[in-house]
Amino acid sequence: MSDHTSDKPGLSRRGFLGTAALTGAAAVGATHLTANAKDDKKKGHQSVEVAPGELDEYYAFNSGGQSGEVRILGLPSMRELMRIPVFNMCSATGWGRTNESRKILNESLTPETRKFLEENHMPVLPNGDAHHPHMSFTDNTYDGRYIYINDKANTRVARIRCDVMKTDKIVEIPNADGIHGLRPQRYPKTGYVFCNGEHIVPLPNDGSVMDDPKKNFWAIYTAVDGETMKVAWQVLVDGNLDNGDADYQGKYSFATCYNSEKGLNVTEMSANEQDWAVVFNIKRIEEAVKNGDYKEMNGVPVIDGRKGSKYTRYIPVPNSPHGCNAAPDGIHVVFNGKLSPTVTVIDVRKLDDLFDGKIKERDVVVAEPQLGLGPLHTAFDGRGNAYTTLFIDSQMCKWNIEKAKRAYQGEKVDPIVQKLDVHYQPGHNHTTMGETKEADGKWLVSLNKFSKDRFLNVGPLKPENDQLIDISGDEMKLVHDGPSFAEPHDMLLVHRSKVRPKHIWDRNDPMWEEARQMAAKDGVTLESAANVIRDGNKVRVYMTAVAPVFSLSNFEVNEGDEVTVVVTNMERIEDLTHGFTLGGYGIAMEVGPQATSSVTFTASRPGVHWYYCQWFCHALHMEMSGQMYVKPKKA
Ligand code: RUQ
Ligand code: CUA
Repeated sequence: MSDHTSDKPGLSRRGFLGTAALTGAAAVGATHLTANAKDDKKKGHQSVEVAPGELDEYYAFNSGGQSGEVRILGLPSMRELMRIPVFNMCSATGWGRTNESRKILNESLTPETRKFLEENHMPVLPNGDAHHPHMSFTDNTYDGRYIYINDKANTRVARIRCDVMKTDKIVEIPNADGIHGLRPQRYPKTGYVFCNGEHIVPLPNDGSVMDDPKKNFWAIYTAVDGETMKVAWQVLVDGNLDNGDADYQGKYSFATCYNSEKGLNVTEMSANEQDWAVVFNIKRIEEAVKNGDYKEMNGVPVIDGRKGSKYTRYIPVPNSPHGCNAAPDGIHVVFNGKLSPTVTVIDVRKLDDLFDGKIKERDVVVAEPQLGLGPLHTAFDGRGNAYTTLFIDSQMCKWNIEKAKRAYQGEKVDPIVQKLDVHYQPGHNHTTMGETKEADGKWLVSLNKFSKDRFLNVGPLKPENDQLIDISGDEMKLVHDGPSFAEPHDMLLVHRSKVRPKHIWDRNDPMWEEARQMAAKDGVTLESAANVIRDGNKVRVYMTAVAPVFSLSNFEVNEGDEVTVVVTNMERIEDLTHGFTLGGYGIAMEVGPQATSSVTFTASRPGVHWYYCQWFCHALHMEMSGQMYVKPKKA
């Protein structure tokens, strides 16, 4: 999976289709700047223009919020390149319907959730609320292996394989309620994926206790092993956990914690003037797991990290902090005030002393600049500057970390460099490579929650507005408005040199291992299959897809049979995806070049049902079809 060997086939799809229009294809792979871009460079600005056929310099991975997916964009063009279904169901790819996707969606659910799905006749959980996509790290920079993302709605964490850009693992986190903040360990590598359980709930949350939240409700902090996707350990915490981050040393991780009041409504939750930034001592926690200083709950070691424990420290920070961002200098971590106009900056080099009791919690704070109203998230340019979104002011605030530290020492210096209006109400922001030691300070995206009047009116539900800002010069410069559908919370901006996806699937890919084993038992070779195997009232139908034909132009089953259709795409040509749509049966699946996809259903509708390829593949694509005959039960 981490092998990045290119398997780019020699033929382009255009060549295969036999058209002479090669002009566009000739430019693919070119990386030179356009004439315009060169002119712009001379003026000290970067070009936002990526000419037709040219490739972007950065991959952007946007979370899909309550749409449950992840989207790939190119930056700086902001062109949307692909969508990766994760927690959602997808009509185009069959995610949530195919056997392969259902296995991934369901294999790590808790027994309670399984029971719930069964009782509600749901094959999979149909939704997710995906906020925070983050790539795996090696030595404090992106390594191109995986992207991890949280599901706040159904308390899950998913992993996307970056070699094929498909989700390969989803795990439901026990004991917690609503995974919100998520960050992978940066150093030495990922490692752990740290996941914040947001909502305080009784433990166990099975109805045996439901009152007195101050005494009985807790939030849970989880470390998932990023390789096995199993929960390594959990920590019991006071108050709701919001966002999180990890350090650059592999020693500590952090989470903002609002609702220190342990309230259950807005008034109660925002009553205190101060809440916390919680610091987790990874080494001490690992020792606790080794020494048995934990309680096992639902098969997971849960360590007591409540206030006063030796595993955590609770740094008081102003009212209901939200974003939590470690700077690429490896030293500073910024906690964003939200209800306070300030951000709080700590120095991680002081944390050893804090845990050893040599200094007090607030002694690790080195700056607390007042930036404006509603600071939510902060990004960095690698040149000592930070960029904080001001939700209420609808602005991006650029400020200097060193100056903020000097001001905190009492010096008369203004840390604010520039404020730029954004449109409107920014939540997250992200800079190119900004959460790695390779932060390059070129681009900043402001993910604005409202677009209001910025685009043609599309009815009461409006898009969000992701704005691209050039930060390569001394001044921030707004260069592009990017409308987007519900609701990119966060984004990851990765230089393209870090990401090397395959061009076609590898036949040995583990994705369809179950279909492979099933075929082997049936004595069928997937790569040349045209078989209908009957096994009692189970029928397994194997076929290949090579433009413009399925190897089976029809098959027959009996009403009530459990039918599994397995389709293997034998094309070796890039971008030659086939599909299998079966009319009246709610089935459509993507079958990529050299991939196998399968789906199981009950043939409960007698009659003739056409199946067809729904991904345009050939001049005779319309004719790429066949029929399933379902013989009715005798009355
Ligand atoms: S959160 S808008 Cu879910 Cu990342 Cu701050
Ligand atoms: Cu195969 Cu369309």
